[in-house]
Amino acid sequence: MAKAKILVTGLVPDQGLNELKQTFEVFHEPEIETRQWILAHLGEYDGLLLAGTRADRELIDAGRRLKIITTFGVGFDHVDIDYAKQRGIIVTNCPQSVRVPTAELTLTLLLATVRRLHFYDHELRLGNWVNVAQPANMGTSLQGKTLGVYGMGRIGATVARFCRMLGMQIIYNNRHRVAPELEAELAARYVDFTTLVKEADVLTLHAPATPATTAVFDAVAFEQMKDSAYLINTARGALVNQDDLIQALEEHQIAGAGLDVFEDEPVVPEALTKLDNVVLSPHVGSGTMDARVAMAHEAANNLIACLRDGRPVNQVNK
Ligand code: 8YV
Repeated sequence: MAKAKILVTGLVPDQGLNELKQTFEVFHEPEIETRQWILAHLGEYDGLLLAGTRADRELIDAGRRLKIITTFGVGFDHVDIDYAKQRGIIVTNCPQSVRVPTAELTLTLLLATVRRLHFYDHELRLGNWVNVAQPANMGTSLQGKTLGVYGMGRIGATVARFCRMLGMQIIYNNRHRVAPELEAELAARYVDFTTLVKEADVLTLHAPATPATTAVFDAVAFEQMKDSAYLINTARGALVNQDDLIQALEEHQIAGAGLDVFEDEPVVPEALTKLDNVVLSPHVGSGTMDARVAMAHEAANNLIACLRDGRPVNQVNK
């Protein structure tokens, strides 16, 4: 029987694709795979490992014999999963491999933001030894403070675990309450959205971008937050109304923000870059070689489980 054909798009590390290459006929030449190239050639492939472009209707229609699309990451807001389902195409994602790296980046941003690392670093490079005896130059301690987790999935729970070690109390809001064992482990209290926003000293976002989560952090939410509170977003820019956030930061309605994701990536509004109470990074939650290789393995395993074994795993459009 002829081997199934797999197209791997984008910069996926080859180290994670060995088993995939042994199992299927794999094409992976990121330098020639422009969107136009993908649209012209996708019709020859049974499986797609998707990175660097959107699987919208146009792309899905081009995949005339496609049986499976796997994302290269946990998020799938760049895939029209309902249309794929209508076309009989299985969509899978990579929830395991991004969990710890994204939680690490969240903790990095959180600490850098509340301890004002960017401000101190910037001033030192300008030759200014900032005097932290001045209250205006001080950071915020985390011990005893409340972490508000919006979206208590794998990443949210891992961040909460890290923050418990820092002595923080955990409250969370989620589509549904999590298992009692997890609540007990994290000593986490389930609260409604308004309570989450009002009580958190640090609000960290870990929900997917869906119609229900779009711009839920808006002027009303920022108004309700403590003026000493911080917002950390390593999930999706769509969760936040970015103009409202900029206004809240400029008017010191909240103390600061750590942002890895933006409304219209790769565009970062100039107003954000001017604020010294904001730490910015260019969507690097999974930006380590270890994480990218693990993601390639997980995505490859999704393709193998479906096309070789006939038992799809990590399916998001059942
Ligand atoms: C990915 C991400 O690295 O997993 C996700 O959903 O946002 C990132 O960790 C990014 O999507 C690149 O594929």
